[in-house]
Amino acid sequence: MENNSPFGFKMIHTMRWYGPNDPVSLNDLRQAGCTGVVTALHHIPNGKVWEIDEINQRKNLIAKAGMVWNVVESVPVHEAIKTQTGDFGLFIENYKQTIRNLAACDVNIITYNFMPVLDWTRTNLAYAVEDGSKALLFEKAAFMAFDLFILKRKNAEQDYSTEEIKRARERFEKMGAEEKILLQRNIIAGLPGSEESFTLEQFQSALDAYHNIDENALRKHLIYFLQQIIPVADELGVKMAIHPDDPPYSILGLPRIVSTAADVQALVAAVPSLNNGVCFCTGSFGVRKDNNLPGMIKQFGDRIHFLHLRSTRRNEFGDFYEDNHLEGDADMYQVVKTVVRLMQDRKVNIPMRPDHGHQMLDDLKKKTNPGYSAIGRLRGLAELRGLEMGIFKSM
Ligand code: DNO
Repeated sequence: MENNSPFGFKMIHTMRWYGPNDPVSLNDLRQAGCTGVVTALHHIPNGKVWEIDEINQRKNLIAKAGMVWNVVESVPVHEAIKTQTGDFGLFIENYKQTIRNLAACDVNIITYNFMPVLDWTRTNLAYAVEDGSKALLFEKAAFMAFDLFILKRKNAEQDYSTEEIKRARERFEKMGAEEKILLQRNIIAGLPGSEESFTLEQFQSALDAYHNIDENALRKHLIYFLQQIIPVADELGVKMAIHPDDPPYSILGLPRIVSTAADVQALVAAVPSLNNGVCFCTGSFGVRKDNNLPGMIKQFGDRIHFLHLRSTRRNEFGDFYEDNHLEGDADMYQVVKTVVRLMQDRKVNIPMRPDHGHQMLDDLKKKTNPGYSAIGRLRGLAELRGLEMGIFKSM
C-alpha cells in the first residue's frame, strides 16, 4: 500500500474475528469501519500444520466480505516448544511449514506468544463499570485467593507478602461457592483465543512441567525457536510479531520473558532480523508503570508489525481493569502520535485493532466472547480512528 504524500501512511483498521462461529459477523466488522481482519484457524489442533486449502478458504471468506486477512492471531506455539520436551523438534518443523503455507497464500504477518501454560489472564469478565457497561478485570486479591486456597499451589505463599496473603484470605472468605467456581473457570478454562483449557488437575501438571524452567531457560528456548523460524520468515518476507505477557509479570510461579523493554531488547539482540518483530500491545505492556509506551514504540519501531490498542487502569493493590480506549493509564494521544510519525518514517501502514471493548448497549443482552463483543470494539475503533485522523491532519 504505497502512498507518496508526505503524511500518507495510516494504520490499517482491523478487528479480530474468531471464524465462522464468532457471534460477530464479518459484515459487522465491515460496518464498524474495518478494512482488514485478524483471525486464526482455531479448529486446527495446536502443533499441526495449517494446510494451504484451509488457509485459502478462510482468506476467501474474508475477501467475499470485502476485507483482507492482514494478520494471523495466533499461530500458537506448542507447550513442548516452550519446555523443549517431547516432540518439540517436530512441532518446530510444523510451525515452519505453517509459515510457508501462510506466505504462499500471501498472509504475511503472524502473531504468537510465548507465555507458559496460560495466555491472557483475568479474574472477572463482567466487571461492572459505573456507566453500566462491563469490562475485564484482573483483581490481585482474587487471583492470589485462587492460587493459595483453590489451586493450593506448593510454596505459593513465598510469592506474596504477609499483607497480600491476608488480603487474599479475606477476599476468599467473602466468596460464595458460585464465585469460586467462576473465578477458577475464568483463570484456567481458557479465555477466547487461548488454545488451552484445563481442569484443576491438568492445570497443576501443566504448571509442574515448568518446575525446572526459570526465566533464563525459557528465554533460551524462545531464542532457539526464533533461530529456527526467523530464517524461514526472512526467506519468505513474513513478519513475526510476538505478543507481550498479559499481565506483564510472572504469575503462579511461571517464568515470563516478554514483559518489559529489556525483555524485548534481549530477543532483538539474539536474533536481529526485523522479521523478529513485536505485536505492540499497549494494554499488556501498559499495566506496568515502568513501561514507557511511546518510548518503547520509538525503541522498537522498525519491528512493530501489529498494534493492539487498549488502555488499562491500575490501582495500588496491583488490580487493573480495561478502561475505555482513550482513558485509563495509557496516554493514547502520545501513543497514536508516535505511531503516526513512525509510519511516515518507515513508509508503512501498520495494522491495528482496537483491543477488547466493553460489553455495552444491546450486547449486554447477548452471549459474547469476553472482550470481543461488537459494540464496545466499534466504539474503541471509532475513537482511535478519530484520534488518528486528528493527529494526522494537524501534522
Ligand atoms: C487477548 C489476546 C491474546 C493474544 C495472544 C497472541 O485478547 O491479545 O490472546 O492473541 O497472546 O498470541
